[in-house]
Amino acid sequence: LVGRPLLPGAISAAVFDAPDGPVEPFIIGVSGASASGKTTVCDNIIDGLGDHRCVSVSLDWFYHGLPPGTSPAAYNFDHPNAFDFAALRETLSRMRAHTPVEVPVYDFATHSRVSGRTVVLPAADVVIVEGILAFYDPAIRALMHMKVFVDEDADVCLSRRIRRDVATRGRSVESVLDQYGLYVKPAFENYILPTKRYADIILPRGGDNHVAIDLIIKHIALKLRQVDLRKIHPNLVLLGDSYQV
Ligand code: UZR
Ligand code: MG
Repeated sequence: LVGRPLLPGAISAAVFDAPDGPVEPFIIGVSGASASGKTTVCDNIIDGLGDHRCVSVSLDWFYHGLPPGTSPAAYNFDHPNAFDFAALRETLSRMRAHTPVEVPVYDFATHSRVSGRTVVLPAADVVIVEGILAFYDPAIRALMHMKVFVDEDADVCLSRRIRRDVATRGRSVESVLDQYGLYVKPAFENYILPTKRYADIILPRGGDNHVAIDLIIKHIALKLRQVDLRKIHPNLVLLGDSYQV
């Protein structure tokens, strides 16, 4: 089985497990400002991957939650300390081994984990990790085969955020605007924007960018096919869309 000739010295972009071991899922990170369209981009990628087994994991589920006795207006939910990165690392390492995982359920109305309730995520071939600080933790970043940063204008994010938080997260317009000036905007500049440098793909216009989303879907589908080929031919060398046994 011989594909197109390999470029000398080229390096495979995706790092998978040894051919004789189980093939780990393809892990994609999607980051960007709050309300930049991350969730929509993820939904579109999952739709496009059709019958591949995909699971998305939101960083929002891994909020520590509001500390007892603290007012929501006085707590910074956009700071890295607000997230339980250790729990997300643990979740992803189980998913790499194709183990079904239990994840917490977070309630934005009460700013806390719903006690006694979890959701079980099935084993998957594609895992999408999505959140404002998805690229913040170096160990989590290192697990990702592809990183996408959704790049949307701040005014679009803010207007979308007002609509969303009032309609679905139980907020008033006033409280959204207060939080935005006090925490959301500074945290974007200090913690989120600096992680854009880790992205492989910078995606303007979020969920509306059908061309870029289609390219991402095609790339992932190709990588999954390569893994299928490699299961049949253990000596397969994978570079781009060419292959050689
Ligand atoms: P996305 N957030 C809350 O408003 N309340 C919470 O209990 C937990 C999070 C907000 C958080 C952040 N900020 O900007 C946003 N504030 O959720 C991240 N203030 O969610 O990535 O879906 O926009
Ligand atoms: Mg979201």
